[in-house]
Amino acid sequence: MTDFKPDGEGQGKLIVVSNREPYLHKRSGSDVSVEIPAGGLTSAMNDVLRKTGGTWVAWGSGEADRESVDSNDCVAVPPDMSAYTLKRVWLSDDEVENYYHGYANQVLWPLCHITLDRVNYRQNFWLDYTKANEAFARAVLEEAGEGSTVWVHDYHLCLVPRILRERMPGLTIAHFWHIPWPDWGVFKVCPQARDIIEGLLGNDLIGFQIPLFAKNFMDCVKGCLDAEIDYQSATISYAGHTTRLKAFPISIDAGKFSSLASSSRTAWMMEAIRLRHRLDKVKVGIGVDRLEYTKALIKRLQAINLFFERYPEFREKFTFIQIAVATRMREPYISYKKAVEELVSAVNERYSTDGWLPVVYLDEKVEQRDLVAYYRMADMAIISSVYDGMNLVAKEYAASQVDGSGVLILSELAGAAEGLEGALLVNPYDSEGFSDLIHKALMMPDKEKKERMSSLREQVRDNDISLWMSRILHELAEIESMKRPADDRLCESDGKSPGYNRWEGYVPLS
Ligand code: ADQ
Repeated sequence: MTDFKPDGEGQGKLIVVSNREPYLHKRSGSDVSVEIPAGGLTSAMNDVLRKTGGTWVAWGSGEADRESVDSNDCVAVPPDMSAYTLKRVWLSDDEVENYYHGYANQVLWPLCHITLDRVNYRQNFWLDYTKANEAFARAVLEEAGEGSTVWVHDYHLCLVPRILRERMPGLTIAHFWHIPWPDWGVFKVCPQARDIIEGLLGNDLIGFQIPLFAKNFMDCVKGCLDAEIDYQSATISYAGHTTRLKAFPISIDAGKFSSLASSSRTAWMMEAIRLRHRLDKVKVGIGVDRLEYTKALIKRLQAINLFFERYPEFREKFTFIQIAVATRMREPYISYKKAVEELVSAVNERYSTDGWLPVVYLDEKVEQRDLVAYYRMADMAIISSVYDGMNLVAKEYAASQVDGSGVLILSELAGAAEGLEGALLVNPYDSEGFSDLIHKALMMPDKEKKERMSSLREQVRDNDISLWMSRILHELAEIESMKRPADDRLCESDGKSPGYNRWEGYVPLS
């Protein structure tokens, strides 16, 4: 791997921007401890920045965050090796309510997931969304130089690219959109559709999970702006700037899940779980989700209820374990949590017998090293999203299936359905069809199960998170190189110039 020489002047520096931070400082008694939030994305971006150096700009949401930064709001991370800088953005309580819980979570999130009856728009949401985006952009500009590369994440920060483009035109700016992008018939519901799209067109590159979302985005641009759109090359020229669109399906660290799942600790843990929940005589299904209405936990539980009604011979022979972690404890999530819990109780009341529960509900965040034990021991995993950018649980399940005999039931409305041949695809709106598919998974011959799972594991292994990262960095390097004067580019064609694809050494192309 190439040695990296971080450039303290900001020239050529990588700056990542996201709402969530990779390290939180927490108070524990009189001490301050550091917490690493769970999530594939933070750990993948963290790995890159550890190698390249640079800066991560994010909202300082930990209770001891303020006392842990210097006068520029920066702290060196990871705490044990100081490889890059975390720069924190401070948001007032009103901004957190209106920008984050308001505009991001009650307007853009439901809109992009086409759950229009959940869209709740207030003018204050938008005012604070613009203020917060301005604060993030200011923080980036304090750190950047003209040749820096900025990588923005997700729907919280749509206005940042345009602000940066106007104030520092030489930046290379990319955005990864983690959630779906709906078609124009849906997106025009957004009162600020035009501002959001104009904001995003400040980017040089917008990455989507699947090609359909890039196409939907182009249709939205066509619907609200007078821009030049080339559907063939997926480029948009607007206000003197060109933006490329491309699909980069996100993935997981497949090797890590596979090796965790193969460990003796996992074997021990599987035994412990079977004992604790009395699962020794039953087939097991698993669901792992944030408590999130788009993941359609209620539809899934209704299908399980119907499955036990229509296939009574499976009572006392199948238990479904739902692990659910609450992440946004505001309405409508509080009511959703209650509805999920009531449904679990109703199914259990209806069917449970002495010593057997149809549904085991675990309302907690489970550490990854324990999660793999649930994944490995489960005869099936169920993902029922009504819409999903990708869905990493599908890939985590396949990577952890080291015995290779589990079945993946996957919503055809999740981005993951496009790249996972071998899954049983389900329409979560079709309850009978859903319950039949659970039956099919339980009745599937071993040979078919193994073939399907082997194919799934191969696809996840061959398209893991390092490939995702490499593809994006490669695209960025190409964009950067096009921006440099032709003379510079010529001398790079000998393949010796260190400037060409300067990211390539940091993330191996698997
Ligand atoms: P999410 O919707 O949050 O993010 P998803 O792909 O569903 O992401 O993955 C959830 C992650 O949280 C997984 O890594 C899973 O293991 C973990 N998790 C869930 N419940 C957990 C629990 N109870 N305990 C511990 N860990 C738990 C968005 C988009 C997705 C897209 C991702 C990445 O909505 O479509 O796949 O970003 O781009």
